[in-house]
Amino acid sequence: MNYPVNPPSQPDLDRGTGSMKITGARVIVTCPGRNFVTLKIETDQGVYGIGDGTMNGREKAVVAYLEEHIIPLLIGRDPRRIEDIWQYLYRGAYWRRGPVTMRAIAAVDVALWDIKAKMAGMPLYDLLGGRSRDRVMVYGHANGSDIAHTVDEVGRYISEGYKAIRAQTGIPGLDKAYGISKDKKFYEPAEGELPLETVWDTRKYLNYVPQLFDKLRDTYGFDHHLLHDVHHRLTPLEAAQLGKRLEPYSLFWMEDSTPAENQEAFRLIRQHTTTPLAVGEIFNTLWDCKDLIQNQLIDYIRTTIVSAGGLTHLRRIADFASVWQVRTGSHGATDLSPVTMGTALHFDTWVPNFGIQEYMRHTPETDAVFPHDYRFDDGFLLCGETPGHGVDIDEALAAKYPYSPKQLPVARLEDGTLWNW
Ligand code: EZ4
Ligand code: CO
Repeated sequence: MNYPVNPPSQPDLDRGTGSMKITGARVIVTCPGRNFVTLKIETDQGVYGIGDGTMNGREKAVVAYLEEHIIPLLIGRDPRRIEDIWQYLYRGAYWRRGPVTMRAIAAVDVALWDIKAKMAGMPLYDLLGGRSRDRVMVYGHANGSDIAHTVDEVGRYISEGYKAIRAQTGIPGLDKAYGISKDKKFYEPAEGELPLETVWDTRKYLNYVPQLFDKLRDTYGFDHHLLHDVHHRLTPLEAAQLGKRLEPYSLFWMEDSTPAENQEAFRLIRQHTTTPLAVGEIFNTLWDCKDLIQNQLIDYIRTTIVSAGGLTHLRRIADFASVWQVRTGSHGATDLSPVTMGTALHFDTWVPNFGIQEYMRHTPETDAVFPHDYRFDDGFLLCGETPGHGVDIDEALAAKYPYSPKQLPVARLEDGTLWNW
């Protein structure tokens, strides 16, 4: 065999049938209530694609990564070569993984899948392999200032048709607990230019939260799925204790019970409780959850399209997870733009090992900036049939909402020590 000693440094950009090229790419930043970073990729065929690169509270880092380091690499490339472009941006950067890099790659990847599905005249789920289900079960966020209030809020979600509800409660003696808002419908924190300071006390929390689920099951029975987000606050042993105490209430999952950097921590939690475990909204690659999955230490993997390098990588994580019966539970708070929500719904419609999809409604202003064809019906979301992922951006309207710096809160213990928010 004769191998070329000096292969051409530039790959042939047109190895497909006929030629197609990326002619332009632009980042659009808009703040219709909260900040979103959107990438629009244009082609010489007139077809364009839309991708989301939003990172709540650190938006401009992704904007710079895209504008300075990625867009110049895209121009002239064949947009149909999604896998090669993904590998080029991931391996080619040398600096792998991380929330900024993987969101920038996700924005490109989703825009390219959008283009490919539009060219094929197919809704994205069809291109992925077709439907595994008719509709996507979602869970909504119920939260109240105390148990009585949260129980009422869960009732409101049940009356709106939700089959699954995440319940978070304020804790007596603790100011501004995680998940508790003034604005019941659209809440997702990111407020002033400096982070809001909240106070945390594990003892008060561990005493109070099991009482919430006791009251919820007492009031509404066991027909609905109930979920709870601990938001990284506990040690592994405390998480194990909470999981055990919640067992009688048969939760769908206990989420993010410890800071997720330490995958080994879940071994301890797992040894002590049968409450299902979910983690991963801050994970960016398969490498962040490989041990958790292959050791069967979790039940649901929560990373999603925008966080983990787009569809190309998320489907790889999902396939890997399916081997160990770990199911998907994609993050879907309002800081993930409608572009990510729409794409996630196509993914959810296809992926065989689907678990559940988080869903928080965006504001009417956000919905108007991002016209989309997905819709809520009786506790489920349905993706549309428009070719592509079904979400667009109204650029003229987007321009009316300029970027506005906002920060996620922080948490401190009562003695002032900085804790995990
Ligand atoms: O804190 O999306 O399950 N949802 C969550 C969210 C996250 C935000 C971070 O930007 O934990 O509330
Ligand atoms: Co969460």
